[in-house]
Amino acid sequence: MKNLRRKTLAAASAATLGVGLALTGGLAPAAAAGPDTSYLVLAPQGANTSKAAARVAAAKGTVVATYDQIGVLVVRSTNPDFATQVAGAGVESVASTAGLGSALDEGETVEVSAADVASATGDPTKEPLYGQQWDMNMIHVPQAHAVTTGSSNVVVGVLDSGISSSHPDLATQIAKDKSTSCIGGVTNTTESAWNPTTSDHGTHVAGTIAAAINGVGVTGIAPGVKVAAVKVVNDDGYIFPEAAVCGFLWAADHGMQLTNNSYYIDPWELNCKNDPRQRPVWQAVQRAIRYSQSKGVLNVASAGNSNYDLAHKITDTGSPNNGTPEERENLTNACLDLPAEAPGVVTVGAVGPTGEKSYYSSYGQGVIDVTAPGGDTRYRTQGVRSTSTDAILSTTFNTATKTNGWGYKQGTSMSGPHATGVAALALSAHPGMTPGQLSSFLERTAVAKSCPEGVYNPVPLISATNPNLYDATCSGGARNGFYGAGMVDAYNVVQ
Ligand SMILES: [Ca+2]
Ligand SMILES: [Ca+2]
Repeated sequence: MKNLRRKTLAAASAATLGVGLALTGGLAPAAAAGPDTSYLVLAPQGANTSKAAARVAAAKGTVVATYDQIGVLVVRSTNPDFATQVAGAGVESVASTAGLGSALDEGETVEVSAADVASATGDPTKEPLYGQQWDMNMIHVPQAHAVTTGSSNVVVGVLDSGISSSHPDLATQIAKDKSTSCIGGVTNTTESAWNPTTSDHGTHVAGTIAAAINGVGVTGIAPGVKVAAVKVVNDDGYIFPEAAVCGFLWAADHGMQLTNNSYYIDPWELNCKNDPRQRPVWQAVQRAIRYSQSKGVLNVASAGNSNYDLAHKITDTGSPNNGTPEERENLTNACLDLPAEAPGVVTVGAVGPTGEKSYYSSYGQGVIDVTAPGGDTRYRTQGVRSTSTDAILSTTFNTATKTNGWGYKQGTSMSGPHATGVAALALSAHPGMTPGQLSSFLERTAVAKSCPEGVYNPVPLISATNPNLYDATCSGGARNGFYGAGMVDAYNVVQ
């Protein structure tokens, strides 16, 4: 998966930058128009953006969004020399975001047939498909619901690919007045703009957090809370930094106490340390995350699906003949995996139905904060073949047929919303916690799980030809690299 992302990310455009050209007095003669390109223009930290905006205009750029809260402008320009011409007093840095979109790790959806939905039998919550929600029992959701299903004062921002507002399990659960698209870094609150178009990922995530207890389909972890769609994934399946900036600020300024971020943007894969052009982009995202925290938002993020030790990042040198892993150097904070590695963000790994680390889940001591069910179809608990029912069942929206339904997905994209849902229950039972208090509480109430002995080689194997493909080594004690502080627990947080 890393390699895939590397390929998609590697298409960074250098043509629009004009790096190294000195800015002389006065504007250059009118140049031929280049492609319409997005930029993030950063004013000095703490300064407002008015001086920067004036420079943008002079450099033939159009400000499409002003984020004065963090001193960032989202700009579009066809001026090939925009980046050099905009530099000057009031502008700390500028960078094109072309090529810096990260592909959403969408995951396969296995839909439950309409016949199976209709014939499903009820269970403790009276939800027809509840019997297949093994994940809910694992984190003690039924016991928690005996205390509370959550408070409608809690609104969770789902920064993702949109939420189907016509879904029978979600229609009553969405805070429509707080939902928006952030595609292009610009808000658009039209309902159609924040509904899914090419991806059901966000609809699945939203159902895990808050699907209704209504006698239909499934239950979410916190059906009493509200979710807000904050669409940051474009129709090509990419998250661009300007959309993430927009999403964090929107959530912060619209009274959300939590955001779920089942995606990751990964500048380090691009050797950010060698590419000063990228730094302003990641600085803008980090300013946005910090701002949201200052406004009382706890951000929850997925660890990623690369079975990657995030505490000991290695990469090959990029040379085809040299695959020798190289320990990463001390990177600046501008080059972290975001949002997962940003300070203050709750980073979530994944486990399957046995409670062991999912084969794909990235890990790392000091990086993973908690774990939660994300599914592991490799376990084959129900027969000799890999089975989708060992993934996570939630709400779906088939973008080809435009129909709502239910289905299975697996990934840390699915475990993240379990932690978010538990955090939403915690805030419902104990209102007023700061983000720091809430993340500590989540960890303190998590059920600790020790490292497996030796090298963890999950079996049955996925690849017969490469039996060590999913080897991983866990380090740490009660708090460790596979499980962090442990499995989130819905019952413990409502006590
Ligand atoms: Ca339901
Ligand atoms: Ca963290």
